[in-house]
Amino acid sequence: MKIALVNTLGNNKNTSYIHHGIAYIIQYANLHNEKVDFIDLRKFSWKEFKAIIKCYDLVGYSVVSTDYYRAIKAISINRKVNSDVTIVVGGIDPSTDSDKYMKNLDIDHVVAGEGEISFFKIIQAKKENKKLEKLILGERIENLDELGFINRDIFPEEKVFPEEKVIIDPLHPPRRRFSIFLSRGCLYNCKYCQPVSKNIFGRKLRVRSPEHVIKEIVYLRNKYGLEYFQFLDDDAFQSKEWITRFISCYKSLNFRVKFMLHVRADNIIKHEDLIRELQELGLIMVFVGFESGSNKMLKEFNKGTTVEKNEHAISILNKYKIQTIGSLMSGFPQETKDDMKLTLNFIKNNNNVLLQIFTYIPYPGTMLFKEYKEKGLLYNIENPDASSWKPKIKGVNYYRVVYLIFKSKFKYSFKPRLWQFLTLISHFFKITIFYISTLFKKFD
Ligand code: B12
Ligand code: SF4
Repeated sequence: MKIALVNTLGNNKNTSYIHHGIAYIIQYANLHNEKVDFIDLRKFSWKEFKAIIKCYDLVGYSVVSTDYYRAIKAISINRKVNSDVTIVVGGIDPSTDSDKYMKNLDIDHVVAGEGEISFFKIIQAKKENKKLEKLILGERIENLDELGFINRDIFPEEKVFPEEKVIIDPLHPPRRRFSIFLSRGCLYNCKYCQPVSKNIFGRKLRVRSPEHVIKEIVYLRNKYGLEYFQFLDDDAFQSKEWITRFISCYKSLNFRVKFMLHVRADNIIKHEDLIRELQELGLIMVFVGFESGSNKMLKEFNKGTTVEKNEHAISILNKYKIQTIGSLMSGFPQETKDDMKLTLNFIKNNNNVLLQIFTYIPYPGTMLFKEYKEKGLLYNIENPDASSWKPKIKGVNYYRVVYLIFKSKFKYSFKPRLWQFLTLISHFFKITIFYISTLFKKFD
């Protein structure tokens, strides 16, 4: 029986991040002597995909909300070229918005939640000709160490970004970044994000043992010559006890490499001691989700931080000469022109931080999505579009949002390049066309 998992990734064409979710499902199947191929949709034209997918008996599709239509197109092609194939969908979007997949007749199973055990059970059922329900609730693996290490050979493209190269070592940048997950679950309640991850990964935090993580670092060093790694977890300091144990185990390693973490601003402040110890061990970069320069907006998000806390966290990272990278969002109906100005000021005031502003996208299943949907404010409920210019919520001035994103770029290149101006103008044009088209819809 031939089995494949498909990454339906559409945008982020040049991303060098690997798909840990798919890698772990393949890893679990491999541990149980099942071979599963990996297909990255970005690498094939539709014609090529059609030819490749034909020979598979069981295919799983991993879908995030912005890739919904692309995934549905791939699934429809798959069904047309092979009517006997078993088609499974899983990942963030099928887990949070299962109904739309349940209605799709091309799909045999919708997995809501973690996929390792469920996908393996689907393989077994197909082999034994057993019937399973269409909706399958993903079973969770309590002890993450049991999963072992994912197979990096599936993703040769995992590499460092240009800006990382400069920070890490401009003269001898490492060729690859190895991203590693420590845990599953997030204990916080940001309204633009939760309860999605709580529904998939549960309300409690599961963490790999520090020893297992260290073994993976050593394995990556021995097998691939690891010179730099990144813990991809939403907040590496969620468990102080864990990170303290990790530090003490890591100290006994006989090599040092540079690494990067994601940590919340409030946890950086709470655990300055850990930042200092980690810096001594090679921590060179910390990613922080700052989200806004306005305290009013941070409160709206239930972020649990303030602008003052964010700036305090930056000052701690500066003190230890650790590069801060961060992200901000704009495009909320509650956000005024003054809030946007505050976000721009935050960028200006923290000019040694690598900051990027994104247009806010309301994702299904989140608290804010629910709120805007109930108020009838969403333009497109099924498929949140990732394009920065595309209006998503009524009452948001998207001209202002794209202008803010454009202005924030001045920080890095004071002389805006011609292509930046042209992009801004084309975005303004596309927004105008979008608004005009909605007027016509009103009169339909
Ligand atoms: C690393 C990461 C990225 C990387 C890699 C993306 C990837 N596809 O893995 C990059 C930088 C490319 C990226 C980009 C984007 N990302 Co991102 N990303 C993450 C992050 C931080 C980790 C993902 C991860 O590896 N999780 C750990 C693994 C183990 O979990 P998993 O992938 O969900 O897989 C498990 C289950 O979902 C399930 N499963 C998954 N696939 C399948 C398939 C089958 C068949 C089955 C049965 C089960 C199954 O089983 C897996 C193992 O248990 C998450 C946040 C998070 N903590 O999950 C956000 C997250 C997935 N990203 C998000 C978003 C919004 C984006 C972007 C749209 C941002 C943008 N505006 O461009 C793009 C979209 C890119 C894309 N099309 O994938 C959102 C998705 C929200 C949503 N409703 O879709 C998340 C949840 C962040 C958030 N809290 O809002 N992202
Ligand atoms: S934004 Fe980050 S900290 Fe907040 S709930 Fe989501 S994953 Fe957790």
